Amino acid sequence: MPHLDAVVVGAGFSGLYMMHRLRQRGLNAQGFEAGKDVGGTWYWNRYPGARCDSESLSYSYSFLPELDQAWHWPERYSEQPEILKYIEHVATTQDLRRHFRFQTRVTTADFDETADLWTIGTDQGDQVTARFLIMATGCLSQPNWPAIEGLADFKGETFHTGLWPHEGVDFAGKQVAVIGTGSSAIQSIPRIAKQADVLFVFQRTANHCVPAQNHAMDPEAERAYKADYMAKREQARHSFAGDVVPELYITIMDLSDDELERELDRTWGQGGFYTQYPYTDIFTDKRANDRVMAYSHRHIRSRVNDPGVADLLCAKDHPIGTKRLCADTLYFETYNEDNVHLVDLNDTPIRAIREDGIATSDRAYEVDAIVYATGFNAMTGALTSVDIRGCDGRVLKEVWNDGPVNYLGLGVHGFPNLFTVTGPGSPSVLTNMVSSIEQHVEWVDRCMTWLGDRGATRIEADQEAQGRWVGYLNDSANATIFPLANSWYIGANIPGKARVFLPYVNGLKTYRDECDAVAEDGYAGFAIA
Ligand code: N01
Repeated sequence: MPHLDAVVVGAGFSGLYMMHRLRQRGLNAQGFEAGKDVGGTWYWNRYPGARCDSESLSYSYSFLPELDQAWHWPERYSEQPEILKYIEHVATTQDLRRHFRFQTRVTTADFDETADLWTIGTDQGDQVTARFLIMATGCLSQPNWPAIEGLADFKGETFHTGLWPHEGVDFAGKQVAVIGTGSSAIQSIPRIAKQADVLFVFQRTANHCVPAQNHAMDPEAERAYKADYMAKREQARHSFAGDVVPELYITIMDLSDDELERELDRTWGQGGFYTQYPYTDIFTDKRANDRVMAYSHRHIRSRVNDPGVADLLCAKDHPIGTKRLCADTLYFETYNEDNVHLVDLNDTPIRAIREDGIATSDRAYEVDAIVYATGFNAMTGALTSVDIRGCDGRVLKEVWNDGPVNYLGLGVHGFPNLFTVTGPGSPSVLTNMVSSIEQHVEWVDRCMTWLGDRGATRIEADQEAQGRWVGYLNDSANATIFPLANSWYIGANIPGKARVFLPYVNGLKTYRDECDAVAEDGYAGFAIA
């Protein structure tokens, strides 16, 4: 059984950077990745229109500044193939692929308390032991297939946006159904509608959605960003959102109606998350949020010809931004096309999938293809799908039954030498993911170095420190209006999942300071042996 210093699970942005750091320190680390190649999220999510709504100039590693100077992103928010090309380039130039075993899924991990070692098993029959197990498995990587009766009976083509075929899909001449109206649907629907003969969109909950305002990369913006690159990256590292964006400075409730209209015209003109960044009270005062929501609804109604359809597309059941905000390009205008039909599942719920299509309470929809844009078992799914067993036979999935208890979003009591990169309890999905990944990887690397320097073989979150951290996470979330929404942030999209707010809400800067303080205090809150 090969013995390793560390096993890294996943070869996306986080796994690749983790491997790079470990190998630079001369450690013997082995990576495992279920996909055929690197890329993680950007390897799997190849649906038409897939792109990131962090701006491309800042959605890349900061540890390769020369590459960022040379790299050209074609659009403000570049598409998936461009992001994947960047990750592949990094893997090639940093020679990272040879440390990963691809098409290999980690299935088991058992901690041996006498030796302080993990034994890790894969679906290909590998068995390795490692001092550290680093789960770089992503926050949105376990696709959610809805529990709809008859799903397997459908005789046409079935797709999930998070598992899109590499060869692409041609919907020309076809009748297509899309189930779901989250970010993946909102990006793919305009593209699918252009190809398909007929497109039925099955909507259970309308999502708040703002214009992306994507465009070809502005050469002047690119030049200015690159000229001031180091300062901008430093600013991002120590910002709330992990990005170079406006920090909170405007209080909505201080503005008159006219002032607010002008202000929102301005941020809607910037697009995407710029519609939320500047506002101090949008997530803490429902009245402020309601005013922004009313503006957003007016904007949507101005883009959709049929007032009834427009009304259905206006999200009303949750405050704006409390489910992940979607950024669109021509999403609402797509419903003005004759071949696109919105099916309101609140009015007519899906009863079953049939051999030839979808049956709702009032009619049957015959289709050639069904696209499930039904999201992911977010933040915990990829971790609990591995049979991880810690001290005294504890099983992570069971320990997390009532919610993912953890310390700093990095460690779990009872599971020594296990690190979760951007795990639950960390800012991750509420920030620029790459900034948060870099912070975690660097913290884990520093911690492992510190342990190695002292000859320590074991680090484990204290139960008490973990309890305090979980309390702090919940109190922080409850001071906002995020918990009002039935979102994947709170586990509401997965039947039976504990209702616990999963990400850390106080922003990357505060979180980084807290993690650094723990490290400087000799890893306070962790037991070291
Ligand atoms: O998934 P989602 P997603 N019957 O969970 C519906 C990131 N991302 O893949 O709201 C009918 O948001 C569900 O309805 P409801 C981003 O963080 C980023 O779109 O549960 N419908 C919902 O409409 C994002 O938030 C980018 O009532 C069912 C949809 O499926 C996250 O990934 C792009 C159903 C799922 O929406 C996930 O986004 C894409 C059922 N049984 C994704 N079950 C960018 O950076 C579920 N639904 C731009």
